[in-house]
Amino acid sequence: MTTRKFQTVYAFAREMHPKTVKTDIQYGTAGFRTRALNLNYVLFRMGLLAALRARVKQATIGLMITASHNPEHDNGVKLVDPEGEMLEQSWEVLATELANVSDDALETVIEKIVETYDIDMNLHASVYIGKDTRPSSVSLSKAAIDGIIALKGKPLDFGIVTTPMLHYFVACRNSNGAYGEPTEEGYYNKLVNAFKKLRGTQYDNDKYVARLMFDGANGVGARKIKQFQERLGDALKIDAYNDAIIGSGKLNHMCGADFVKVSQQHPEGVPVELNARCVSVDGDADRIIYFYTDENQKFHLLDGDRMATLIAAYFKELLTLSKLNLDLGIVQTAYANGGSTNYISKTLNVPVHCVPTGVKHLHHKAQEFDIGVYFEANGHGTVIFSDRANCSINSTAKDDSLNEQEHNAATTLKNLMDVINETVGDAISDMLLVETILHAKGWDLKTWESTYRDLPNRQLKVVVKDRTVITTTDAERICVTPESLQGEINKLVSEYPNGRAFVRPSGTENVVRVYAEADTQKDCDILAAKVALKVYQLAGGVGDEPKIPSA
Ligand code: G16
Repeated sequence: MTTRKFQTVYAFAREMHPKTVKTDIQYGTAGFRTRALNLNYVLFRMGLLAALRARVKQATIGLMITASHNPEHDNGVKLVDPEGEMLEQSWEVLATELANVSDDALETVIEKIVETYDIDMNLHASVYIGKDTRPSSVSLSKAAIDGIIALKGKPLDFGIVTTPMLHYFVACRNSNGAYGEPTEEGYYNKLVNAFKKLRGTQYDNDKYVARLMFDGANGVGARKIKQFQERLGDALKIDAYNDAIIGSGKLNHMCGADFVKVSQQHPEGVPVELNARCVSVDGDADRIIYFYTDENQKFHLLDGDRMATLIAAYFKELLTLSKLNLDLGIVQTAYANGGSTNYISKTLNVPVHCVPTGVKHLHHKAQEFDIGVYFEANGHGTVIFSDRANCSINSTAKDDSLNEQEHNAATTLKNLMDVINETVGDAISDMLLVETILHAKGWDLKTWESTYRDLPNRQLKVVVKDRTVITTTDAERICVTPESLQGEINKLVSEYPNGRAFVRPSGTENVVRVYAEADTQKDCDILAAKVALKVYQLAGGVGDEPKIPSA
């Protein structure tokens, strides 16, 4: 360690990226997220941290600048660990400390990290950077690069990419190319080539039509889908909407996966075509939601729970056909619809687990299976494979001594692995996977939807003075503080058949989230509003009181 190096850091911090905000910021569900105006010093400091992390891991680290589903005026940053996974949780604590320390104490905290992890500051430190289409992402990426360079790291800026693309590049780089080529072209080619192999030469099949309508949320997904469309050709025709120019202010506005899921409405900017298969992705294209409007103008949503069940059921079939002995499991969160959890355990007979919100938690749990399917109801998820699964699928697909059925099923599994971006939820990869399964089964969205019934559900947001007063346990299903709140929720829930509700502080927005489900939409809307009112009353609500709809 040489203090001389840190003097450079210190000078940079004071002169170029001074700490401008007094209140503390937390590394939340998916990194730091707040108003873009307040993030310059945070990005500089995350550049510093990424350079340190790269030396500790002796691998390339990723730094993604995005606020994903949040409005355009917000921004954020998250770090990506060597295998393309989210930053290890013990380093989230360091990230929070580094972001909040005063300019004067910055050097001391860096020295402490260097000493604690015995970091050799002479080692190479490679950091991959990506950003979404927010106008603020340009200056924020400059701040991050300043941080990396201040600690003599080597930044490589991929420019505007989806979050899952950056995760993928990091994984490819650190696997020395075994996972794929760490370039945009390499990413498109791997996914599209595998998709085309699975699709074969017959693009339509029974009720499945090889065409869909795509809502790009006026974000990076709208740009990248054009690259996919060029390569997919007629194998899948994508009519893309919501690709407004950068800085239009329309990012995620009345469109995108979060809007469609939470409001249970068709997005603006996408024409309503009855029974057409539609998808919405979010601002950085790591989530996807399917939907359609039927001949009676009724809107239907097929969310992350639906994808988890469709994918797990298909993998189960292929495992049976290929006679591969691999264990399969599904991971969900408290937001998973009760209808889906019931279907998974009673009909699919697949083990299912519930963990706290945040793909980092789901990913971790899914690693306990040979094939782990994880999805949040909001459409964020993927499938991951253990080394054992990877080896046995690959060797079975090569084994010519097997009968045709076993061989074909193993080959399909092998190609599916290549369509999937295992590093993190990836909207476009998930879309190609779902399209493959619907095509194989000859299903339209109605057939897919008929597999089980969702319980009516509602999500609300409540603004409170300090959302950290809400704490939870049991994978966020039980509220611990304020003390009387859970008792009140229990009383309300008991009034509605099949009622369920929980509350939790968001890790990406300054709100408390309320979720409720019940037998009818009316009951569920009333239950959600009553729970929201209790949160408002007991947890320091600000602004207008939630209104209870009439019975
Ligand atoms: C992020 C996380 C997701 C999480 C979502 C909402 O998504 O990656 O795992 O479900 O935030 O989190 P919260 O309810 O804590 O605000 P995204 O798409 O915004 O990056």
